[in-house]
Amino acid sequence: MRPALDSYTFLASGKVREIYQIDDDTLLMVASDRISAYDHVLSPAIPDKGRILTAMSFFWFDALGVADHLVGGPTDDRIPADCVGRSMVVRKLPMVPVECVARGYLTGSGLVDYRASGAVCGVALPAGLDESDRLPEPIFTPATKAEQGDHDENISFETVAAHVGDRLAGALRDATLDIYRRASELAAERGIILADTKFEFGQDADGSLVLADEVLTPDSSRYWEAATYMPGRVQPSFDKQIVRNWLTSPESGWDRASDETPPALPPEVVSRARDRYIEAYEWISQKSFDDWPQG
Ligand code: Q0Q
Repeated sequence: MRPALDSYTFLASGKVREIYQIDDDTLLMVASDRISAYDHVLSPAIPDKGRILTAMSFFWFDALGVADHLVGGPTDDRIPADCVGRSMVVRKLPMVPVECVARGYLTGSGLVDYRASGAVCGVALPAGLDESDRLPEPIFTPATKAEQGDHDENISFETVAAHVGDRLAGALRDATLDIYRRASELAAERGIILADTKFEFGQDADGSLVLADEVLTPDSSRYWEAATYMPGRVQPSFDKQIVRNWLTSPESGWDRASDETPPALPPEVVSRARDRYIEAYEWISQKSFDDWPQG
């Protein structure tokens, strides 16, 4: 008999996820079907999005083979019935308060920083780079963990070191870049560009890093289709472009520049978005989503 979710202590809620305490040493991370775009949580939810992105995290944790916070599989007995397939049972760890971002391409806030200063998080880049250009090599561009609703703020490696010490800052950078390099190589072999990603790390009792949170999902990473990659323009998001295009089309009647809540997504857009998330998972994992457990 599986426990009820309300038998666990609610700890925190993100835009699309919740985290609960199972016991003193164990947490339950639950991914919802909510989708966020343009800093709004949209309606309706995308059926199975939570399961698809959880399947992606499990795939990457297994593929990467680094120390991670998982302590159970997708059907672990501690997972409540309606959360099976979209939850991770994880070890409760002291978390390093740094968003560990790796960038292999120049876009988003990195491009904004580069155009203002020629650098990203203090990492100087060659002159003349444009939107979505591939960087000469991946860079570590940490950020602060903003409160919900705020954007993370890019910070320099030196700032990270001032907060957590030189040794730990160096370990965060090395681990972030190593994991990103290996993940982006695997993704590239399968036709996906991982333009950037955000990791979170906890620490073991001996201070060693433990990869935590979700990993390499389209919510924590930019997924681009390699076949359509074209530097010099904003790339279509593998997973969210369908939704973004509808929201910014005349059909939606929504003004992105307004503070208005976006209109509900039409069923056809929801269905295509779901299909796209499944496609991303099946491309990357080379597994069928049909085989992923559900409650
Ligand atoms: C922890 N979060 C993320 C979050 C809101 C997820 C705390 N193994 C861990 C983890 C993990 N992962 C965390 N704390 C202790 N041990 C992860 C940012 C926030 C909803 C879901 N917050």
